[in-house]
Amino acid sequence: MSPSQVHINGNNSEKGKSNGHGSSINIESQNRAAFETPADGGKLIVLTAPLTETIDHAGYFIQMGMASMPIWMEGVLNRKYPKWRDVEYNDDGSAKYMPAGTRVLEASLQREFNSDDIAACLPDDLHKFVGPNTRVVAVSTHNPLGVTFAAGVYTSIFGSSKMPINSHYARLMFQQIKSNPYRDTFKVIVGGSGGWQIIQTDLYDELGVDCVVEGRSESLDTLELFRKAIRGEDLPREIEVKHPTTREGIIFPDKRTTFGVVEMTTGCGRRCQFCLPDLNPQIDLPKEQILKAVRANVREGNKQISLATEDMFIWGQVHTDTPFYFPNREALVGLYTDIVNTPGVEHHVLSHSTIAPAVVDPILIKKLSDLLLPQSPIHLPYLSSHPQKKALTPLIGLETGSVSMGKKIMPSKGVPFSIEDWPSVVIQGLTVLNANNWFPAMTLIVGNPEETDEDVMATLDVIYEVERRGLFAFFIPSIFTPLHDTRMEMKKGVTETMQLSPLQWQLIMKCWKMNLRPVQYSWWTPTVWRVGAIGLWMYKLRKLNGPNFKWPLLMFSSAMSEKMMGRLGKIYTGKPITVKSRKELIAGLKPHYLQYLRADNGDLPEGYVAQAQPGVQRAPLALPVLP
Ligand code: B12
Ligand code: SF4
Repeated sequence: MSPSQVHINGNNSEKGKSNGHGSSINIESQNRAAFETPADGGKLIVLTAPLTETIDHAGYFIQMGMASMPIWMEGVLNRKYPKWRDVEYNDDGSAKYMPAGTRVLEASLQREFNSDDIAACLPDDLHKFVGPNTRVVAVSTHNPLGVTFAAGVYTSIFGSSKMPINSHYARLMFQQIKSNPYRDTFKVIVGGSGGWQIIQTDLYDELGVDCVVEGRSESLDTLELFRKAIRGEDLPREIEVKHPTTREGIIFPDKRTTFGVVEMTTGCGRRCQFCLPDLNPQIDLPKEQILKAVRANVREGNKQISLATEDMFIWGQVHTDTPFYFPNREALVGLYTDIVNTPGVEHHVLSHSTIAPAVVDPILIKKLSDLLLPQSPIHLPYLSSHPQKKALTPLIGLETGSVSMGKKIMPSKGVPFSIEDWPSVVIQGLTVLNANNWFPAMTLIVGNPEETDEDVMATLDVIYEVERRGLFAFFIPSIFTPLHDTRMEMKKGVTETMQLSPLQWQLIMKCWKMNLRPVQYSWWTPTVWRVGAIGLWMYKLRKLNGPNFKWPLLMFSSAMSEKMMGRLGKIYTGKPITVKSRKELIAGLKPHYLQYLRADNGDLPEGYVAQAQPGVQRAPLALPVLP
């Protein structure tokens, strides 16, 4: 069957307007439209990204859901968000907003090529811009095949590990490019944080991709690659290009981005073994540039901003005299004040952070809450004490509650605190965050290489401790994925849900049971949930996920009390852990770290006299008194 005969379920938009009901699309009809060659012969370079990675409807969670839900569940999303496909357009049919990576690529290319020769559009509009003049179709993608962590696992539970909704739409986009009548005259270059998935699965030919670029568009090597493509020369299948090492090397787009994403930092510094972004240089980006990009978003109609980072708390403390894990309170409060006070910014959403800074500087969390809560679009009525029930939900890695596993895969995750204290840092950090209406989404890795039952039980102990203390986080367990190029690239963990042990299943299902607490307040929800979960298990899931899934699923659906299941020996009910207080955690710090703690947070050791140093912005705020 030729690509032009392929029928793919998805969206078909006419003249740049969405039809809004996700009907079946016939690539052949798209091809006919494509024969109406763009009047100007098409753009030299056309940029695109999957529809599902471009939408900024309904907040972050919709895209995260699409990364995890299998395509057969698309109807659920359609019912909940009937307008999710309604994207906006510029007058010429190009996209009003695109993912930040696409926008940075566009700005990077504009250093060399004329703006009039470049267009950024949605996949359904490619025929408006691709013509005989086109030499490159450049694709930016975040997660095209769904083989990354926290995405594959959920579709695989439901039986279709290779086709999350996002992946379906990414494949649809590749088919649209592949079947374009001018395909022979342009090269397809793919980049973005999900490019490695194409390299790993070797789907170049199936997807019609000539070259995958690993790295940033700012690199001069990226520019050279585009020049080569324009000259019609052969491209390498895979190319690694360098990441800028200075603040000045990072380019900020002057256009609107999906979700108003503006880069805040690159790299991290905590050196977790499984982490990809940590391999990038640790850079905090200049405030003036960030604010300029925020204003560009507002100018083009965006009301929401989100600063992209691996850890928001390092901003303002990178390469200063103070270690980056002691946040620079004044700098952070100053930055966020200016963001939320930018005229036109109505909403602000946090991206990623770590948890130790909440223990290091609880007053910083309080100050940021005062500033950011009023502009958070997220409401959690059963959790938040804010008058309008607003909440902040940064993404934070918990990964494991096991100290011995922590030592292997993320020894510096909790610095300045020792990884030995990781469970206490998590509980104390979450206590500070919840008190300030931060209810983070916390990721966990299940099936780490060499993970033992003891490791899983230790993680369950932390989860049960969170429950006992009435704390709340959205726990998002995912199955270990050896990400390309990371320090754990060659390691092997669990690869299919069938391989999960009863304890690993229990951890996954316990997390989801706890996540549903805030929605189970009506009398009927738990019943519907119970019946639905058991029904789905009987119908499909028991065959897919094997016998180890049975009791965890019954626990999840509350078919029987957990105590009873524990007594029957069917599940592990956790044991209380000793949680150190903040004061005890501080007492265990290396002595020279004390100078970086803020006295106003209290809990400093007896006999330790803190001295403020007025006028020194980035320097220590408390000094130890030497004996
Ligand atoms: C903001 C963000 C989100 C947002 C918004 C995404 C969006 N569509 O805009 C939300 C919350 C929705 C999201 C969701 C997910 N995300 Co996310 N996200 C990020 C974050 C924090 C920033 C991304 C960003 O815009 N960066 C700024 C831009 C400029 O960087 P960039 O996209 O990498 O682009 C640069 C290069 O890649 C390159 N480039 C980009 N495109 C192209 C194209 C070409 C042709 C070339 C040559 C170069 C090039 O040049 C750009 C700069 O010069 C990153 C972490 C990070 N710091 O990057 C994680 C990150 C990308 N996300 C990640 C993950 C895992 C996910 C989810 C799967 C999580 C989940 N389980 O739900 C989903 C997937 C969503 C989907 N649609 O499938 C992982 C990616 C792992 C991977 N792919 O292997 C990251 C790295 C986080 C992490 N710490 O691991 N995410
Ligand atoms: S804390 Fe997060 S971003 Fe930093 S190295 Fe670890 S996993 Fe990566």
